[in-house]
This record gives sequence, structure tokens and C-alpha cells, in this order.
Amino acid sequence: MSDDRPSLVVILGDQLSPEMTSLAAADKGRDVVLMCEVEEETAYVGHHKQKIAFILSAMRHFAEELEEDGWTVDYIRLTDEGNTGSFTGEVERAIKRHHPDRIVVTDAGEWRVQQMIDGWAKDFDIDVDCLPDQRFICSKPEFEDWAEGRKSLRMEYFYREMRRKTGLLMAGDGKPAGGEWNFDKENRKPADNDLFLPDRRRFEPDEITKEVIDMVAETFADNFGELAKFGWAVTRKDAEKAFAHFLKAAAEDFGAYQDAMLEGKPFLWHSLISPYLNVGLLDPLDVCRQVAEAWEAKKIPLNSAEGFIRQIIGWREYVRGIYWREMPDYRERNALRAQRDLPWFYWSGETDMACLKDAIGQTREHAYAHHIQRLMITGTFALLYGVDPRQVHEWYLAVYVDAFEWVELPNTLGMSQFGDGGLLGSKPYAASGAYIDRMSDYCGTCRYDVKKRTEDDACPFNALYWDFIARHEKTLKGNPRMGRIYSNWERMDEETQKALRKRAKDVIEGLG
Ligand code: FAD
Ligand code: DLZ
Ligand code: SF4
Repeated sequence: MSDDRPSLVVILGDQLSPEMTSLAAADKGRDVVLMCEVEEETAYVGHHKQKIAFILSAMRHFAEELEEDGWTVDYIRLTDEGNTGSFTGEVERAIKRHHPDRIVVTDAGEWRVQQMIDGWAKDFDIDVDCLPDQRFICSKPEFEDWAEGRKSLRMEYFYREMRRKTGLLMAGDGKPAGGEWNFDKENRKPADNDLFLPDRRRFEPDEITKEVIDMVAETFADNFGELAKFGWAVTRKDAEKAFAHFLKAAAEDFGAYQDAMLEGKPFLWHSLISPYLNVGLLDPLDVCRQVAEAWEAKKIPLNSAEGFIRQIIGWREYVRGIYWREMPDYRERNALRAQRDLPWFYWSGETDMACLKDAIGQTREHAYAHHIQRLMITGTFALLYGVDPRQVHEWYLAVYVDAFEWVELPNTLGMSQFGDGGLLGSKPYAASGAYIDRMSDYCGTCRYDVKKRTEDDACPFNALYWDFIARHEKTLKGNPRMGRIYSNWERMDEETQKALRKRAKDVIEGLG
């Protein structure tokens, strides 16, 4: 490295943290940071309008933060003249402008973008230092070590390792606090409509965000979703305020009502921090430490603290490990050979099924649905109906503000659609309407009757569920966790089985 030529530090739209390894390896007084808004990233799926607005506004705010901190930032806007529309094209132009002696970048979150970075050294005949992303608790090689030689890669065992590694919620003797690793049995309460719901910290768009929102409204007018209720934090300071408010107002009951759903109540006791964690406005370990401290200070119960921490140091880290271990062919897997097209109402929200209407409606309004809505409403319906998992994946990647492939794909294709044949989950998340009825108040207002199975007004989930079970008998019957379900199916008389399959056929044809 010569003294007078700068390094070009490339910061991607989900690397908005001053702690990035790329920044740590650079010289603030000499080097140039490149950040670019590019068409390729705004268009690789038809993102929700709020997702584009959130990322571009957070990028612009972060560029300001870096400049205030003394960095030189070369920021390319989407509408700038000469914008080539791709990371590679913008890096090429920046090399011509700044004549750097090397490129410094932190590993990309997504395989697609990492492929581009891996080509830069050859493309531009320049040194490229691509550094690990240290925002994660488990590095890629560490996950490989954990996974190597294991017969099954269950999250629960990985999670215990992460508890030991971080010391979060550990008793002094290497045992988990409270004597158990997992308190999920306390975390399945349905919510009642007369419960007091915590208010949520949302943020009025400032001038930068307003400008981005106007641009998105015009440029991405045909994309999915609405902008009117945009209330996401776009700076570190505001994201910290949002998290502090969750800790004070909602974390206490987070555990108990984690799986609950109420019509017209999109946020319940959830934290709404996934977009902030995923782009770097909040640090995962830091939020977990704050939650553990709140438990130690007796402000929140252990089942809530443990449930929350497990989602982050367990599930979030685990799906990242799976993604990098299994890509690129993971995206193509389709163990159940599901081939149907995604029903159109996933985009329009126009359906008489109250549960789907609500989950999709709030997704349009807020670019948000909580985990159980994603898994057990939109996810389960697509699974039972037999949608091609690639189409389901593209929908989830598009419609949520927090959607980045490394976290979305294993959750969708693996956990929700069983497309990986059980690598991630030990059985499919198939369920009839009874589950939704138990965990929500949707069925009360629905045109369909959740108690009926074969009539014209029977809940579609019911017949689709049994049809799914029958359709996949060869693949799933041998699964020890499915044994009881198959016994129930076999105990049904032939007439009932036929009526269920006929009703499922009608539902499928009706939607087709
Ligand atoms: P909370 O319920 O408050 O949970 C706290 C945090 O835990 C979340 O912010 C998130 O960072 C983490 N977390 C919880 N569950 C998971 C999980 N299964 N995997 C990884 N992290 C988890 N999460 C994303 O961040 N991006 C996605 O694109 C995404 N796609 C999903 C697709 C499907 C089909 C499913 C079933 C889940 C998906 N999830 C995804 C996981 C989860 O639904 C969201 O993280 C969560 O709903 C975000 O809302 P929250 O911040 O209020 O979460
Ligand atoms: C999701 C997204 C969008 C919509 N736009 C941009 C962009 O214009 N510039 C950018 O740097 N990042 C964007 N992103 C996030 C990237 O897709 C994300 O950084 C990569 O997927 C990480 O691999
Ligand atoms: Fe959903 Fe069926 Fe309940 Fe209607 S009856 S809300 S379709 S589970």
C-alpha cells in the first residue's frame, strides 16, 4: 500500500455500522468510503416500497454520520447522472475517480453480492481485502466446525453453544439460568382483545426520509405496499430509542404472547427491531445483553428474556450459518416437489380468509408481520396449497422491511416450506384451522367456519391440511414426529377421506 493513494472502502446498504471491519481497516484521513444506491439492488425482487425507502434513507443518514465523524464519503444516489445501476459498475467508476491502491469491503450478507465482490480483483486488477463481518456472534468457520460430522443440525444444540459462548443467561456453574435452556412451554398464550397492548415507538419522517419517500413513490409506483404509515427509525439513535421503548413497554410480556395473533393488531408485544439488526443500526449482542440485564434487575421474567435472546443468538445466527453452508444450491431445493403458483391474493390481499387477509393487509401497510403470522398463516397456507418454494421465497424476500436473503431463505424455504427436506426443521409446519383458532381471534369474523371440514363454507385450511398429509404420505409417513397424524388419517373412514380430498380439490381449483 503506498502512502498517497487512498483505499476505496465499499459500504453496502446493510453495513450501516461504524463498527464494520472495513472501516476499522481503513484510514479516516486518507481513504474514501463509497456508498451507492443502485438499480440492481432495488430491483432483484419487487421490494415493498417501505423496504426501499428504509434502506436508502438509512444509507443517506449513515453517510452523514460518517462525514460528521471525519470520513470522506463518495455517495451515489439512484437518480444521479451516470449511475451504472450496479455495485460493480459503481466500483469501476469510483476507481477511475479516486485511483485507489486497494478495495476494502466487509463480506456481503447475500451470496449474490458476494459473487460480485469476489470478481472485483480480476475485473479491475486491484487488491481486494474482503473482511469477515464481525456483527455476528458465530463466524462462518465456527459454524462449519459446529456442523461438521453432525447427523442433524438442530438449532437447540447450536443455541446452547451460543449461550455458553456469550455467557448470556448462564448460572455460574455452566448451567442455564433457571435450570432450563428453553422456556417455550410458558410462551404459547393466546392474547385476548381486552388485554392492554403496549404502544409502539414510530418515527415521523425527517427531510431526508421525506425526500426518499417521494422518490420511491414516483420511481417504484407499481411496487407492492404502501408508504403512508412509514414509521421506521433510520438512524442509530432512533433505533436505540425504539429498542429502549420495547424494553420498557413490551418486553415483559414478549414471551407469553410471542405466538399470539389479534386481528388489526400487527405489532402486539414484538420488538420490531429486525430491520435495525439486519442493516447494522443495532448490535445483536448489545440488545441481548440489555435484555439479560433487564431480567437480572427483575424487570422482565425469565421466559421473556430467554425467548427473546434465543431468537437472536439462536435462530438468527443459526439460519445465517445454514445459509452460507448450503448456498448456492439451497435456493433450488424443493423436497416436496411443490409446483403451484403463488395465489394472486398474496399481492392484493383480496381473500375472504380473515387470517390471510389480515396478515397480508398489514404487510402491505407496514412491511411487517410477526413470526407466527409469517410461519403459520402465509407460510402454512402456501405449504398446504403446494406453492413452488422459489415463488414463496421471492414473495417473502420482497414484502418485509427486514428481508435479506441470508435470513429470509432458510426461514422460508427450510423452516416454513420444508423445501430442504428437514435439514432445518424436523417436520413441516403443517396445521389445520384449529391452530389459528386457538392462537388468534381471526376465525370469529371469517366467512369460513373453522369447525367445518368438507362443506362449501368449511375453513380451507382444514381440508388442505389433510390433503397435504395424504399427498405426501410416501415422504412423511416415516417421520417419527408425524406418526400420530398418519394414524389419525388412517383411522378416518374412506368416505371422510374422500370428502376431505374433494373439498381440497375444490379449494385449489377455486384459487387456480
Ligand atoms: P421479535 O419477535 O421481536 O424477535 C426478536 C428478534 O429475533 C427479531 O428482530 C429477529 O432479529 C430475531 N428472530 C426472531 N425469529 C427469527 C428467525 N426465525 N430467524 C432469524 N431471526 C429471528 N427475519 C428477518 O430478519 N428477515 C427475514 O427476511 C425473515 N423472513 C422470515 C420468513 C419466514 C417465512 C419466517 C417464518 C420468518 C422470517 N423471519 C425473518 C424471522 C422472523 O419472523 C422475524 O425476524 C421477526 O418477525 C421480526 O420481527 P421482530 O423484530 O418484531 O421480532
Ligand atoms: C435491499 C437494498 C436496496 C433496495 N437498495 C440498495 C442500494 O441501492 N444500495 C445498497 O448498497 N444496498 C441496497 N440494498 C441492500 C443490499 O441489497 C444489501 O446490502 C446486499 O444484499 C448485501 O449482500
Ligand atoms: Fe383462517 Fe380458517 Fe379461521 Fe378463516 S376460519 S380465519 S380461513 S383459520
